Amino acid sequence: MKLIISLTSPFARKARIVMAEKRIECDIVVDAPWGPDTQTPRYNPLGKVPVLVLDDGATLFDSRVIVEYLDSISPVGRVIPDGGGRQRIAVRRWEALADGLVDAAVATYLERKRPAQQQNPVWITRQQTKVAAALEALAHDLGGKPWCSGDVFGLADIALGCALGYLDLRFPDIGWRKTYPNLTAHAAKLAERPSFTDTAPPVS
Ligand code: GSF
Repeated sequence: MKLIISLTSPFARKARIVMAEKRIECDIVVDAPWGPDTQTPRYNPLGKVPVLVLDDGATLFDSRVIVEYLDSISPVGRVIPDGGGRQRIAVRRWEALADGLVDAAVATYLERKRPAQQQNPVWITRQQTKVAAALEALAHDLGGKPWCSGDVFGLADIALGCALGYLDLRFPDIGWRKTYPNLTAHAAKLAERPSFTDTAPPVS
């Protein structure tokens, strides 16, 4: 099994953290999906990382599908509650919100990389509003709880940690730590886990 990633992708980081927490062995292949020599479209027609390539050649994407598959192949360190019901859906909602924050942040980052006269300020403001509203909702939903969903560490915490890590990487000016002490404490707690430290994006 091999996982195609970029070192800065928060979605790829989510899959890598799930693998580490579940002690799943996997080859890691680093690709640059935006580069001219990218291999990613051979495995994912959408040209996005992460992609999980199984031993029989089957390919899995996107990160939500990958983490669900990883959780299904080993009972070790379950990150999504077993069985059906509200707890499972609550975790997937956390993931959707955290991933949605990242989608809006990535859209802002890419728009700002365009030449200044081609940038659309209305579009940027729309995306920034989503990031701010998502942060507010995540902080509200976490409240004073020790973990995001249920009483154990899981995918909700992983997705939140990856989203906050991406803001630190690309938008250090947002200053979410000043506004949300509970997210700050949660990020610090997550940062103690080897799965998080081993996958931290490189500082450029
Ligand atoms: C998002 C993957 C994605 O945007 C998932 O896997 O959960 N919903 C998908 N990957 C980006 C890199 S990053 O921003 O994480 C990517 O590969 N972009 C290349 C492109 O051509 O869009």
